[in-house]
Amino acid sequence: VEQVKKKISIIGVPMDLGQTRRGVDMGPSAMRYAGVVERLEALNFEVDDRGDVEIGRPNKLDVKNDKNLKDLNEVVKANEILADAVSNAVEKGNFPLVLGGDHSIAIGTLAGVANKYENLGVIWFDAHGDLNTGDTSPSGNIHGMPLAVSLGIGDTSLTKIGGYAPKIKPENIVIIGARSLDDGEKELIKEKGIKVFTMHEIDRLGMTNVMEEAISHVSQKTDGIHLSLDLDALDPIDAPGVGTPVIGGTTYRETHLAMEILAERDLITSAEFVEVNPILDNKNSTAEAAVGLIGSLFGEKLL
Ligand code: 4U7
Ligand code: MN
Ligand code: MN
Ligand code: MN
Repeated sequence: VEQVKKKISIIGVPMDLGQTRRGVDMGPSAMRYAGVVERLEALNFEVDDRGDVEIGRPNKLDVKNDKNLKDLNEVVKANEILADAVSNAVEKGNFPLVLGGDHSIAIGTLAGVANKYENLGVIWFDAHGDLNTGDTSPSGNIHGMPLAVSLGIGDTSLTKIGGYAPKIKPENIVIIGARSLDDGEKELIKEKGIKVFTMHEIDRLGMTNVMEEAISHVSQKTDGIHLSLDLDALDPIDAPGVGTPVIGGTTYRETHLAMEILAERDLITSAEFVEVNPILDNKNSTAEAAVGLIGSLFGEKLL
């Protein structure tokens, strides 16, 4: 019997206003150039590339408002559009694959997915916690806030995107690869009991055990699991083209192993790959790494 393959809707989000280094808006192009569509088609998926979400241009870049939320209006607008696009894909029964863009777009992706699930799980690969609010953020960059926003914490203009809040519950989240957490984020992690596998746990347990523990944690009560992969989870040696690199990350192979384990378990119902910045990259190697990881997530095997 031939297995029915999922249809994948690709949605590009050339967002660079959630942080201050230009160039991450070219991430979706770079991943398309690295062959994401062909890679998935080679795995026999039907791929519907929906093109890119339109991003507005602010009058002045990097103006901090009194809320410490840079370019808030444009970030809100783009995420509302993204939430609709993702929600349409889910309604059609397609697997939404979102290509960023900076990580502020996770706000819209989760808004579009979470209304279809009672209990959405989230696996968040990142060097960072992305658990800041305007009150705790050292930068005012919204790409450092999407996980807090999705928990319903932060400015209501962000938390109410998609028309409801919160999108997710703290007990249904795991963060993997963390090595740069701000004080406010550490407090929130403790207060909410969020499960974090820092680089320390990855070193100690190995990626296989981390993934087993992460999956068992996040699949307890959930009816769907979103994967949000910030390329800065990887070591800058393997993924130099990111806006906020942090030394000491996961290797290319470890990250593949994580994707391969997720593919074997077949639990992921939506995914996004973010923070690819071709301007800071070395010959598109970060986009190529991202597309390789996408291949593994969708079941590509080495032999
Ligand atoms: B990313 C930072 F202070 N925490 O809030 C902040 F270190 O989506 C970085 O994970 C945020 O790349 C990084 O500005 C956001 C900083
Ligand atoms: Mn990050
Ligand atoms: Mn991030
Ligand atoms: Mn980053």
